[in-house]
This record gives sequence, structure tokens and C-alpha cells, in this order.
Amino acid sequence: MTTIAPEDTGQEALFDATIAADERIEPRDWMPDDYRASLVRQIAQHAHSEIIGMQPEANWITRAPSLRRKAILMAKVQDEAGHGLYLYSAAETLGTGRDELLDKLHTGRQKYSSIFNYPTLTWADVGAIGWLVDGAAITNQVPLCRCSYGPYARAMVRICKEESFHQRQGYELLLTLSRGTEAQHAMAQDAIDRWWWPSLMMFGPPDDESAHSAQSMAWKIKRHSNDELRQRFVDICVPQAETLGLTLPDPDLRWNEERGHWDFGPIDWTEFREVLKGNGPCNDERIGRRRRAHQEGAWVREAAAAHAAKHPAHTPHAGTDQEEAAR
Ligand code: FAQ
Repeated sequence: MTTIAPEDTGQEALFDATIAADERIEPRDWMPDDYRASLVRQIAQHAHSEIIGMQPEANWITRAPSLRRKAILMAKVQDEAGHGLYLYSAAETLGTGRDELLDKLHTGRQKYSSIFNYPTLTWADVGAIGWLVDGAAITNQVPLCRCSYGPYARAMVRICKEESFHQRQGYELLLTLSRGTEAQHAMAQDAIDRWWWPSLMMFGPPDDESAHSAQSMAWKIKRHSNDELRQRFVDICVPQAETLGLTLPDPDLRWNEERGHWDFGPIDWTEFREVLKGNGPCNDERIGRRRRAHQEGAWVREAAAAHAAKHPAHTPHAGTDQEEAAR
């Protein structure tokens, strides 16, 4: 059998034209293998970050200072699980199942965001995560709502709406602490001192060291470079920190009239690389806990599969609600 090259059937030209016209590629459309692989890589990294990201904040659910704060935090952590689900589903539309991706996470073959390898030492860290980590996530993810791959872009719309609530929750929490007692203010400041630089690292390596940016931007998966988004985030945070009455821990922060942006100090890229290699403060704890949760949940997956096998008619398209009730 002779294989027909995609360019001979016009598929590649159609793909290129769709990207050039800023239209969406959908699951059944032809796409280059590298485009598919790069999307799976980024979406998986993103999905893993959402579910590993539940751990640092979940650490404070039992110790939230009021019922209101506890309810808010539980809802937020649950939202992150939901984001993981949307994203694993988006990856599934590219032909890669959740089992395979989770296996790659558990065996260290795929990454999750460096930020979640830092510990949550005080209640103020919940505020810092909301304000800075969710804030950085939104800055990075709003442009992904215009990603060229339809299912990823659509998942991001909902995720960004929820992240926006999360960010405001963190800001309000920090504002309350900052305007509280001296000890509460100090606790909020300490959290910002610890979370600021790791938040800047969330945007990835500097542009000249970013392996995937150029190709991802040409395919309109990414719309802006890592450094552009990092700068945007700094510009947003400086005035917000002022309103909060908290100081960003960077003596080099200065308004640059010529550039129309805030200049900021050097990032410790050695620390970033170490965290990515698995040597951050909490890498072992996070991945160990994730593996345990997966093993302990095996019986739930088995029970759900056995139930589905016993009740094949229970699929959503099997019949109307009335038919279902009559059975
Ligand atoms: N941590 O060539 P680039 C959240 C990896 S969700 C770990 O620049 P790319 C919600 C990168 O994967 C936070 N690894 O890569 C939440 C690549 O590795 P690979 C996550 C990093 O893809 C809030 C290599 O370095 N958000 O916070 C990091 O063009 C609160 C080379 O880098 C997303 O994932 C890092 N910081 O750009 C949950 C958004 N940076 O694949 C709970 C979607 C880079 O070659 C609580 N992702 N790497 O092995 C993206 O926008 C992009 O993938 C970037 C990286 C910008 C992260």
C-alpha cells in the first residue's frame, strides 16, 4: 500500500491556512504529529499542575481560621480538581488517555509546575497562593483561551473564570491580614517574601532558553513569550502590592519610563533548574502523596468500571429519562 503524504492531499495546506486565519483546529482535523505531541505535552503539564496544586492548599483546610474561610478553601481546592479533569479530557481528544498521562506523572516522565514544590508554612500562604500563583496562572492562561486547538481553548475559558475568583479570594485574605494585627501583617509579608520569586518562575525559562516557545507561538498554541507574560505579571502586581500595604521582596523594582514597564531584579534560574530536576523543598512529598492517592483510589476505579460493565444501558445516549425510569 502506498501512503499519501499530507501535502499531496492538501491536508497540510488546510492546517496551515486554518492557523493563519486564526481559526480553530478540532480533534478530527488533520494535524502535524509534532503539533499533536506538543499540545499533549503542554496540556499534560498543565493538568498535572492543577491536581498536584491541590496539595499545598489542602494542607490548610483543617486549620482554616473560620467556617467561612474553610468553605471557601474547600471549594477552591475542588475547583482545581475540576480543572485537572477538563484538561485531561482535552488531552484525550488528541488520543492520549488519562491513565497514560498519570503514569508519566507518577514515574517522573512529565512535569508539573515548579511552584507547587514549595511548602505552605502559614495561613497567609493560602492568600499568597491565591493572589500570586492564581494571578500568575491567569496572566499565563487568558491568552490560552485563544489557543489554536479548540478543546484546549474552550477548557481555558471556564478555568480562567474560576481562577479569577481564586485570585480575588487570595487578595481579600491578604488584605484582611495586612490590615489586621501587627503579627498578622508580618505573617502576610513573610508569605509574599517566600512566594514572589517562585511565582515569577512559573512563566518558564527566559525566552532565549525556552525550547518550545518559538514553535508553539508559530502554531498559535502560545500567544506570548514567557518573558512578555512575566513582565505583564510584574506590572500588574506592583500597584496591587501597594494597595495591600505589602512590599515585594525585590530592591531592584523600579518604574522604567522609557520602557513603560517595571524593571525587576535577576531571577535565580539555578533554583528553578534544581526544582525542575526534583530537588525543590517538597518534590518528594508531592509526588509521593500523589502516587499513594492513586494507589488508594484503585478500588474506586475498579468498582466504577465493574458497575459500568454491569449496567451497559446506563450510558447517556441509551434512552430518555422516562425509559430509564421504566426499566
Ligand atoms: N515548572 O520551552 P519552555 C496553576 C518546562 S496551573 C515546571 O518555555 P513551554 C493553577 C516546560 O514544560 C500552573 N516546568 O516550555 C493553580 C518544558 O519542559 P518539557 C501551570 C516548567 O511549554 C493555581 C521546559 O521547561 N500552568 O497554577 C516550568 O513553551 C493555584 C522548557 O520550557 C500551565 O501549565 C515551570 N514553571 O512553556 C492550581 C499553563 N516552566 O515539556 C492550584 C500552561 C517551563 O520540555 C493552585 N503551560 N517548564 O519537558 C504553559 O503556558 C507553558 O507550558 C509554560 C512553559 C509557560 C509553563
